[in-house]
Amino acid sequence: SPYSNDSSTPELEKAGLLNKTKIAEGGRKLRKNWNPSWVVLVGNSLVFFKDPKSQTPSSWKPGNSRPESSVDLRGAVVQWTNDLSSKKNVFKLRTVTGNEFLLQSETDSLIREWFNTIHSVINRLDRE
Ligand code: I3P
Repeated sequence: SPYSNDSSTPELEKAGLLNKTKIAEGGRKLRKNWNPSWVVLVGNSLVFFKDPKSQTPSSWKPGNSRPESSVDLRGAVVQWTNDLSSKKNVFKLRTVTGNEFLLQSETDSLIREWFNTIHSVINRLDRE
């Protein structure tokens, strides 16, 4: 099961649909392109899937899907922002490699949960 926590299967911590845009790659600014993305937090990684319809929590298994991209959360920084978008409920995620993403949801409680969960994973990795 994707929820098992043995050594061979990373623990699935959270999965859901968020609006996402990448705004920088290796420190270089990119043009925004907001899209809904199926986001999966598993182990030390945030994994993005392009097609939300083909990905559900019950169908997702580590290794058998095709992620659009994946982010290593070790050393990453999350920060709420009002300045980088006209949308509400936006936070920025920056990786050690200088990739930057904005993540957004219209649902306040949902985006807060995502922020808090990612933040706690980053803090846990910082202490390792
Ligand atoms: C962008 C698009 C984005 C918007 C961005 C615009 O225009 O409207 O949704 O970001 O604003 O430039 P285009 O589609 O022509 O690229 P937000 O929705 O996050 O505000 P920005 O340039 O102020 O970032």
